[in-house]
Amino acid sequence: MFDDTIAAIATPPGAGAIAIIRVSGKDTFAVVDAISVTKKKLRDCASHTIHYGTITAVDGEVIDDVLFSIFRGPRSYTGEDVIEISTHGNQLITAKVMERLIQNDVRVAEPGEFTRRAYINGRIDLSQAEAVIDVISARSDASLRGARNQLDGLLSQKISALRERLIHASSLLELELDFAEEDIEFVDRSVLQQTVCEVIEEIAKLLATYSFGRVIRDGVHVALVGKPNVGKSSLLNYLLKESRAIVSEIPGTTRDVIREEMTINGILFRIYDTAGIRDTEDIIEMEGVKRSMDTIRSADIVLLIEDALGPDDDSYNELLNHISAKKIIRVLNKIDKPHEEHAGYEVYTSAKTGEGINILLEAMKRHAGDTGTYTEKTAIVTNARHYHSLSRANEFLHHALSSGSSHLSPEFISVDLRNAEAALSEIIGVVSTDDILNNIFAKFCIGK
Ligand SMILES: Nc1nc2c(ncn2[C@@H]2O[C@H](COP(=O)(O)OP(=O)(O)OP(=O)(O)O)[C@@H](O)[C@H]2O)c(=O)[nH]1
Ligand SMILES: [Mg+2]
Repeated sequence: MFDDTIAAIATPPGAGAIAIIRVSGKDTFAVVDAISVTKKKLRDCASHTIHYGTITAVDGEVIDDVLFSIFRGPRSYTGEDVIEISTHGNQLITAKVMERLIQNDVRVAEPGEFTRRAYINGRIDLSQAEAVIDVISARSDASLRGARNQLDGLLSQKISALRERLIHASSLLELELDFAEEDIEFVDRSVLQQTVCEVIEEIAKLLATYSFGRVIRDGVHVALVGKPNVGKSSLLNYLLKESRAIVSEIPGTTRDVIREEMTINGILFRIYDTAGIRDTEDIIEMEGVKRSMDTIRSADIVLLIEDALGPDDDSYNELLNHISAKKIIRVLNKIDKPHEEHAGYEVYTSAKTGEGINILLEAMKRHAGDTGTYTEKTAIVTNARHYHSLSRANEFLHHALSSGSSHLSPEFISVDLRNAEAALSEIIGVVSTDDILNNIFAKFCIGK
């Protein structure tokens, strides 16, 4: 339990119908009772009830009439006594209420501190705490669903189950060590091998969800790339249904990278329009081309666009070498103009008439990843930290397998199993260092 009581404004700044100030900690009831007038003292009210009252200044003047929502620990968000004060949504009011709390020795909460307390008090595990940020910051239906899935604990349950199996196996091995003289095998080696293989298989399944999980959490980065004047900005505008980027018949119009977002079937796509790539003496355009190359490097999908009037295979081949590892969709644009037949393109479009745009969207969706095989009940890995921990667990288990098959003594195998288990534990935060925690909770907003 923490010694101090914390408070923060939990609603976004600005005017609104209501604003909420959240107070949590052992002195919550004493402090809120001290600054408010209610029919009955809040400390005498039952948990999970709402009460009308006023918050008053030191001289007794009413600051605002408010509602108090009471949550007694441990049945609260943080696991401590919590009161949420709903005021009128005016920043002058919330500032005054905060000031009253601070006068009564309440400390202003750091970003994510409520959720951090929820984690430390065992209300949620670490992956669920991270899911809280994802739920708040989700920008598409798919990412919201993925975050909900994690908040509901689907990943946590899966990880806990795998941990238990490893703990069980390694404890038996360690028991064997205690009876080393007697030469007893507590664990049948083939059963052990079977267990490790099954855990590896489960981890592989989880790892495989990441390519999709990452996409639903962060969106798909799509770069529009090509020579100057092929119609990259025109395609962007057509996709967004607005004239976002400047379009002109002068090659070299776009200088900076332009980023916009759109959703297709609930999945977020971040579209980057880039400067046309060519050799140039113009220093501004040179910088634009450099930025185009950077954008290509970080993109998930590259739309490589060419002009139907004069596709330029040779110079594109060089560009293709640069981006060989990426998913590339080759697009031939301006097909509304009379042109020769050209084969080898995945999509044929006109940013003028809109022809082929639907096919382009389909291709983008297809390249974004397999979305079909996951149900609401599938645990999905959406977070890079979790992915890395799983990968490390996987390595330890493979090592354990090879130790097992080369008949190493039980302590070697047991160490690998313990290490794998520790790597899994990092995901749900059974053990966690301050570094990891600070890193995670710093991403929160205040009041959460
Ligand atoms: N007929 C026709 N014209 C197009 C099409 N797409 C683009 N254009 C024209 O081609 C010219 C260049 O278009 P932009 O969209 O500015 O080309 P860009 O690839 O962004 O060019 P930079 O920014 O200079 O690299 C403009 O005059 C557009 O109107 C198309 O599908 N059909
Ligand atoms: Mg452009």
